[in-house]
Amino acid sequence: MKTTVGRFLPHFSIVFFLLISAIAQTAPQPEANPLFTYQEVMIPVRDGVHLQTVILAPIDQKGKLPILFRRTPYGVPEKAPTEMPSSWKELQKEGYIMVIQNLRGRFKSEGVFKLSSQVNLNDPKDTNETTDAYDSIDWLVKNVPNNNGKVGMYGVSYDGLTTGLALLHPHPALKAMSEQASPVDQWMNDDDHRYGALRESYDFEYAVLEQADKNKNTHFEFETYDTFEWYLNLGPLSNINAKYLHGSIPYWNSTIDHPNYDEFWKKEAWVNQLHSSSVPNLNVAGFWDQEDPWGPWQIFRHAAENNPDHDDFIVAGPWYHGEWQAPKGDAIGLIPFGGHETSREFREQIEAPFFRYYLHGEGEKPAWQASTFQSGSNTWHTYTEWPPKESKTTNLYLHSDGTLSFDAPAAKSSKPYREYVSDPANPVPYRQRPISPTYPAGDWRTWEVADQRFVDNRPDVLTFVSAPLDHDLTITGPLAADLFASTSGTDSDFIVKLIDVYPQNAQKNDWKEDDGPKPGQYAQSLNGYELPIAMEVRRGRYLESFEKPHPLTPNKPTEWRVPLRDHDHVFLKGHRIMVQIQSTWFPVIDRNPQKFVPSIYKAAASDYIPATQRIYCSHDLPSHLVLPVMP
Ligand code: PG9
Repeated sequence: MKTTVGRFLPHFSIVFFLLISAIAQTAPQPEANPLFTYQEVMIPVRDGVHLQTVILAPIDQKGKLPILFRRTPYGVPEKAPTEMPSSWKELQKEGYIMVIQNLRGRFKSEGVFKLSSQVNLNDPKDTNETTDAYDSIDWLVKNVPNNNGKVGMYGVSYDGLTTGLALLHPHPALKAMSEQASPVDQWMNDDDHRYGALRESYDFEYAVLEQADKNKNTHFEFETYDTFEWYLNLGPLSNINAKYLHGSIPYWNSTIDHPNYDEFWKKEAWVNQLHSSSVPNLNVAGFWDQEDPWGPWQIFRHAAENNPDHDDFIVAGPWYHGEWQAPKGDAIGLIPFGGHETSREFREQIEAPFFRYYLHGEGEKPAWQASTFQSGSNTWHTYTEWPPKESKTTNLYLHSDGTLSFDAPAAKSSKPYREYVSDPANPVPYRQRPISPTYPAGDWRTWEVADQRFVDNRPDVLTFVSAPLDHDLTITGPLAADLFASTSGTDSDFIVKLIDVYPQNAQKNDWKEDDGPKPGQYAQSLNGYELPIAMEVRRGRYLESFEKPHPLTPNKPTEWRVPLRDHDHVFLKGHRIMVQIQSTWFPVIDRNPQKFVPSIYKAAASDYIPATQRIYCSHDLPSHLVLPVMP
């Protein structure tokens, strides 16, 4: 009896709760006033396809306004907002007609969605994101009432990509753009690969999200909450199609059909067609962007090299993917930004003035080329060139006693290397387990700032650490690692992490038992926190050539250059610098079998073998990091 009542009660309370909410929902609510007029149109493009487009004009529009245009695969608003979206607040002080369009083949937009950046500028019949942007802008300036003939494009990630792609053949009315976190070459870096190493969990889950159903975003249903377990039990990658997708997701099929940097991926690398551009562009990048940290820097550099007189800027901050569009941006994970609301500050002081200048003809254009919110010091900086001239390339050496220092190993050091065994059957998790599915966004967003103590003392992770710094050390510009390493296998990965180790007393530890249940707070203190500043993987088969993989010679030390992207960070006095090296980073990176096979996507379970990895730290083979140190 007791049991029955016990079981019944929760059900009763749910029913009661639903009843109350239903009454609340049916009770007449005062209608909030929309802030924009709403119009949905189907814009025709050159091949007769119509694209679902929403036009939101400020309800109190007086006079002509510029258009801000965003092209997305994720869906358009179903009605006009009644509250100003936080990411529009600063922009809307000047007033813009906001236009949002679904890409071809997504939701009500006609045609086929290709999940592709391919643009063939030489084929007049080709339709792609560049031609769709061109045709839509042409239609908008001719048909949207009271527009001033000037269009800006902007957007984060896929919407950043469609913004960037408009640069390849811009419509004359496109007067300014802000590409934010756009990928540019999905084999080389960003969402899908890192120098050819597959971002397994991301590539797979994203392809399903976008291509399983035209009318919605689909989340793959994992049988286990901890996806680490799921991917490990999956075994070889060929099982994804054999057991689950059965060839139904075109982007996944393209990924596994093109393991190397072949014509398919070279065509996807759209930035290489960006020879000249006249559209002023504000590129935006996050230093801890877990998806597209690299593309914006490539677009910025490419445009600057090909047309130095072009208005081409970059803004970067300590942000996760798109955090600069969050209401405040006062922290990432546990790391606070010293009282700054960096996202709001970016929009107020950089993004809004940028569009104001080019689209409203008011104010001034930026007097800098790069602007960053520097982590560590928590301060905004501007640079007239990037990397700043003052930064000096400085080597930080790994020593076989596990230390790090700016002194190279002596001619006769005790041991020339450190070693560990990497076993694909027991890979190093890329973040603390359980690893929840990538989408809908959960702890995935901030995993790149996770405390790396969770892998300390694993026998397959090597750690090198410096003495506490006696002064602040500022690194501004591109970083890299230069390893001398060997494997007993014929293929292998090395992952390098540059880490800022906080002092043991960095933060007052004020959690008390009486404070009530705050699970995890004690464990998540910043005291002794190991904050990753830069992390990257290189895959041995592509050391010689990206196009044609080569086996490694077992046990032969080889030089591994690992680019670690652009950063602006201060290691504060009293902090220590740490480097961790490992050979698996699972499941964000697929496991290297460690035995050379023609394609890892066709490897058999028996191809995955343990290997002994050595990192050389000798006078002749001095593994080191290359840091851009500011005076
Ligand atoms: N990172 C996502 C993406 C961009 C472009 C291509 C594929 C994926 C996104 O967040 O939109």
